[in-house]
Amino acid sequence: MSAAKPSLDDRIAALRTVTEAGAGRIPSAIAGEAQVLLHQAEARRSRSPEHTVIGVFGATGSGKSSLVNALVGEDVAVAHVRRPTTSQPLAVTWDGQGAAELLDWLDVRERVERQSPIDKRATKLVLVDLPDVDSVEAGNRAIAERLAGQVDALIWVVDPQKYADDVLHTQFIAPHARHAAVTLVVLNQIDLLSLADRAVVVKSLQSIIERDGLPRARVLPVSARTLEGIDELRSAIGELAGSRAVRDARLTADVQTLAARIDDPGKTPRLAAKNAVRLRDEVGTAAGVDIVASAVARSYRKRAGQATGWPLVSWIGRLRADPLTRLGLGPKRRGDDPDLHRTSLPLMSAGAQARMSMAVRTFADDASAGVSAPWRAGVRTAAGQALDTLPVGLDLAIARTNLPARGSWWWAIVGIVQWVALMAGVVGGLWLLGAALLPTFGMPTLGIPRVESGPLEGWAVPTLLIFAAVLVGVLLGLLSTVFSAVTAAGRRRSSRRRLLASIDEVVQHDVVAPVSAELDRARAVSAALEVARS
Ligand SMILES: Nc1nc2c(ncn2[C@@H]2O[C@H](COP(=O)(O)OP(=O)(O)O)[C@@H](O)[C@H]2O)c(=O)[nH]1
Ligand SMILES: [Mg+2]
Repeated sequence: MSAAKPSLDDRIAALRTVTEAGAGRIPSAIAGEAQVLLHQAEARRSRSPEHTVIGVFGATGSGKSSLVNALVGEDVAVAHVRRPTTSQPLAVTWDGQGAAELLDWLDVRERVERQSPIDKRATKLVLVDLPDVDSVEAGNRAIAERLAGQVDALIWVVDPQKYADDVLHTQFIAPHARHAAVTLVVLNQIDLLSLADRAVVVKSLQSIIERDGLPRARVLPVSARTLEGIDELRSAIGELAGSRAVRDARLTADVQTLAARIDDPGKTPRLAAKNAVRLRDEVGTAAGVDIVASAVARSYRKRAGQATGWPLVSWIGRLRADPLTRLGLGPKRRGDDPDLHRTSLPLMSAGAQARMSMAVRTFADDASAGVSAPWRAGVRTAAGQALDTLPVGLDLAIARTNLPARGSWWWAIVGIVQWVALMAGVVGGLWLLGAALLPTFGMPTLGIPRVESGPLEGWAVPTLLIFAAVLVGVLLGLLSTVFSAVTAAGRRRSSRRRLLASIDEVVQHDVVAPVSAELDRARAVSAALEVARS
C-alpha cells in the first residue's frame, strides 16, 4: 500500500466493489446501507461539489435561528413570515446559482440568497437553519435527522441550561461522532453566564463532547444576542468551507465507518496446484479411470493373443467380448458425435459418489482455509454445485478420450509365421500318415527322408517338421505374450494419462474455476475493504 491515503473517489469505488463482489456474502442490512450510501455519495457529488452545506442543529430554544441571523448579519430566519417556530429548513446560500439542484436534493424549499460572504473562504456556502432535533413534531425531528445524514458539516447549538441534556448527546451528537472533523459545537447564550461560569460550562461541555466520541470537535462559546464569539464562529465556518478535504470528510467518514462494519473475508490463500492434482486423481478414480485403463490393457492383450497365439487355440479368444467394447469404448466410428457418446460404464456407485464428494469438499475446504465463514460456505457451495454435473461430464470426458486401441505392427508378422509353422507341422503330419497308410491301400510307398549328418542325424524330416512347428508355435506364443504384456502396461499408463487429462478439463471447469472465482471475489472484497476503511 502506498503511503498516500486513498481519495474519496477511490474509497467510493472500493465500497462499490465490496457491495458488488460481496453480494450475498454481506449481511443484507449492511449491503442495503451501503447501497444507500453509494447512492447518496453519487447524488451529493454530482450536485455542486464546490458548495459546503452546513446544517445548524440543536434542541428547542437553543438559538439556532438567532445564530443564523447573527452569522448572516440580518434577520433572515426570524423575518420569514411562515416560520413562527422553525418547522421547515431554511437555506441561506452564497453564490447560490449552482446550488439550486443541491437544495432540491436536500429537499430544502425555503431559500434566501446573500452576496457578501461571512468569511472570505466561504464564498460558496449553504447554511441551513433546521427544525429542533427534539421537536414534539415527529415530522420536524425527521427533517432534522435526514439532513444530519446529508449535510457536509454540522454545527451543534447548545445553551447553558440544556447543554448537558442526555437525550441530545446520546441520541443526536454521539451517533455523528465519526464526523468530528466537520463538527462545530457552539455554546450559545453565553451572555447569560458570568465570566467565571463560562469557563466552567465550556470545560464541562468539552468533556461531555469527548465522552460522545468527539475529542477533537471544537467548542465555541458565543452569544447570538451580543454577537460575542460570532467572528470566531465565522472564521471556523470559513475554515470548513475553504477546504476540499473538509468537504470530502463527511462522505469519507461514512464510507470508512460502513466499511469497518463489513467483515473482511480474510487472507485468501492461493490455490495449491498439488490440491488440484489430488482432486483430479480422486475424481478420476471415482469416475473409473483405472477400470478403463485396465480395459485398454486387457483389450490389447486379448487382441494380441488372437493375432499372435498358436492358431489352433487362439480362436477361442474371439468368443470373449473385447473389454473396451464392453465399456462402450471400442474403436470410434467416423460420424460418432463425441459429445453424445456415452460410455457403458456402470453409473457411479454410491461409494464412488461418496469418494468424489469427499474429494470436492476437501478441495474446497483446503482452498478456503483461513477465509471467514460466509465466504468459506460460498466456496463450498460453488464446489458442491459441481457434484450434480460431474457424473455425466466425467462420463462424456472418458468417452471423448482418444484411447490407444490399435494393434501393433508385429502382430501380422507373428501371425503369418504362426500359420507357416502350423502348415509345416501339418505337412509333416500328413507325410507320416501317408507313409504309414498308403501301402495298406495298395498304393506306392511314400519315402521318409532322414537327416544324414549333424546332431539330428537319423531323425525323420517330417517328424522334425512337426517338432519344429510345435516349438515355433509355443516359443512365439510365449514371446508374444511377454511383448504384449509390456506393451499393454505402457498402454495402461498412457490411457491413464490421457483419461486424467480429460478428467482434469472437467474438474477445472466444474470445480476449480468456480472455487477460484469465489476466492477472487473474496480477495477483491478484502482489498477493496482495506481501501475503503483506511
Ligand atoms: N440571551 C440570549 N437569548 C438568546 C440568544 N440566542 C437566542 N436567544 C433567545 O432564545 C429564544 C429561542 O431562539 P431561537 O433562535 O428561536 O431558537 P431556536 O429554536 O433554536 O431556533 C429566543 O427568544 C431568542 O431570542 C442569546 O445568545 N442570548
Ligand atoms: Mg428556530
